Amino acid sequence: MATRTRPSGASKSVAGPRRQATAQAGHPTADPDPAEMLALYRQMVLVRRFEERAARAYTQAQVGGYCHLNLGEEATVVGLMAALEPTDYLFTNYREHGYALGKGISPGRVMAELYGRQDGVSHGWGGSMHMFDARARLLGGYGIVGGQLPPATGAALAIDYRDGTEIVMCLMGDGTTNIGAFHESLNLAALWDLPIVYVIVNNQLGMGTTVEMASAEPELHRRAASYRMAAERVDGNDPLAVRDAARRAVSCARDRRPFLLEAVSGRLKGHSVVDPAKYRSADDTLAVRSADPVTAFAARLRELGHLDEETEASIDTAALQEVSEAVAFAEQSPHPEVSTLFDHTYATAVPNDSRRLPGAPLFPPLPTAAPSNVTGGRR
Ligand SMILES: Cc1ncc(C[n+]2csc(CCOP(=O)(O)OP(=O)(O)O)c2C)c(N)n1
Ligand SMILES: [Mg+2]
Repeated sequence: MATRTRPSGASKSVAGPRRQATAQAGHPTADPDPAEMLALYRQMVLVRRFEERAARAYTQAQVGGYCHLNLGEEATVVGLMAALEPTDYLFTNYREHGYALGKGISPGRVMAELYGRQDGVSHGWGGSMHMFDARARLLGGYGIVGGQLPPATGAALAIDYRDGTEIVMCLMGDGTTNIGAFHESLNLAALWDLPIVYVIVNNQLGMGTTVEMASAEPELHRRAASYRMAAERVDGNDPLAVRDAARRAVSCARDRRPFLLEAVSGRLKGHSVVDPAKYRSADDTLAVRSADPVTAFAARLRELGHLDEETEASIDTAALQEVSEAVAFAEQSPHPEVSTLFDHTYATAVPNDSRRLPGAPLFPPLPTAAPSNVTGGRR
């Protein structure tokens, strides 16, 4: 391992702001290239159709455990993924299917993971919330809110140790910014100048709690000021704006300056597929639906003359076809063998005990107390 060239924060000046601490508003979006715009649109439609199909599979009891969808976040998903190099690392929370697709993992492997099958991204043992593919550099998939932040920060430290050129992108929801790990991670990343972009995927709800109800500073990107970290807020319903902001953030991180990006969008459905979201007002639901990023981007492409009815329909048909093939792939994939239950849990293999099932005691029962031969204890 290469020697770390800079001591961890020890030689840094603490006098005065080291870097811009507020959002850089008003960046013009780069000239939209029609082919690139259409590619982004195709990706958005694929995520939309994939998630709709995942929801259906869940109600058909094909998918076990929890299942959280990216419906309403498609522009954020594709915009962020367009800014990464294949060698960059991604950490995310449990709302991750679209990101796995964006990282280049095939829809079949993502669907097979939802189905809990051997050909899934995590060999069927992870499910919706725990997709992991070291080759694609998707390092999870975390079910614990904020759980991804410390390991993501550690991965950035590892890159820095090795003088690597990759960066880490660490996604989180708006609700995650009140978790201690958020502050600990951003603080260390700023102190140690780590190559990491933290992204707040602000869908304006943490389960049923709005950002305003949960956060004293609802402009979440402003929290970066506490760490003298550069930050920006972007319209998460605009894939081009997200892509460009993410590129600025990534380039900053590659220069060893961590960045906090906030992309504001909306959640079209419940927190998970089983949540009917009854806590939402009709007005709120209507507002989120009318800002639907897929519909909005299609309208924009039509206005620009890049999309006609026929192309729009063919993009949709192709996405539906791809998703149907993913389902067929998942269905034919076998369930994992019970004997592999403890595989893929630790980095190094541990002895397996296929007879031990979840809930079974880890240790043999303690021996019962030996019969006492003391006779004189009580009179
Ligand atoms: C440490 C921890 N606390 C609570 C939960 C339960 N929980 C699951 S998701 C969630 C809301 C998180 O909201 P946000 O970060 O905005 O992400 P989103 O679901 O909107 O993508 C909560 C409280 C959890 N999984 N982990
Ligand atoms: Mg949220």
